[in-house]
Amino acid sequence: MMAFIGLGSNLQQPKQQVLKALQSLNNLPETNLLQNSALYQSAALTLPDSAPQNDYINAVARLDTLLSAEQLLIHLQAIENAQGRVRTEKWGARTLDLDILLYGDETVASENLTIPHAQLKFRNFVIHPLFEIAGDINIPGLGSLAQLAEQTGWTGLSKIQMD
Ligand code: A4P
Ligand code: MG
Repeated sequence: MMAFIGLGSNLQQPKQQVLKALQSLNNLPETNLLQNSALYQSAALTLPDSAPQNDYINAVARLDTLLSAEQLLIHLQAIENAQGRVRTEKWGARTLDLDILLYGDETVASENLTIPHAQLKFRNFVIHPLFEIAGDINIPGLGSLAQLAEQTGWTGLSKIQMD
């Protein structure tokens, strides 16, 4: 199955956190990392009344995997934990966040999984990196990613040039 993972970090050398996580994704059982977007810097989206946070580094990865979506989630949480993720408040600062954005063209609505990711359509730091590596896909319930990307601004978001 083709799956897209959103990566995000805004603590403890975020770029290194994201690069390390990409390696860990490639090392998952029955899984290959096929492609990853550039890294993007993005202003933290926080809940109202929460303390200001550092900018995030975000990226999107394309996996080919034989894992089920539930199995994949368990592995992603293990990678988050291995990289020092501490869960305090919702949308709090974090060393690493790994979200399943898409799992083929499946729609999942269970207690611990919502796919496509519930916030995808509101987040330019997901849409633009996803569009960079998967320009021609359709998203269940949302339609053409190209159209969504065209309608989505770049406020607070910039692509990082790596050398
Ligand atoms: N869960 C449900 N669906 C999914 C899915 N598709 N992928 C459940 C992964 N997990 C999913 O997640 C809480 C629960 O969501 C999991 O146990 C899983 O069963 P969490 O990562 O432990 O908690 P959280 O991060 O506090 O909440 P949530 O809702 O995952 O937050 P988000 O949506 O991940 O947002 N600003 C910028 N600029 N860049 C960012 O990357 N990220 C966040 C976190 C906030 N602000 C940001 C960024
Ligand atoms: Mg999350």
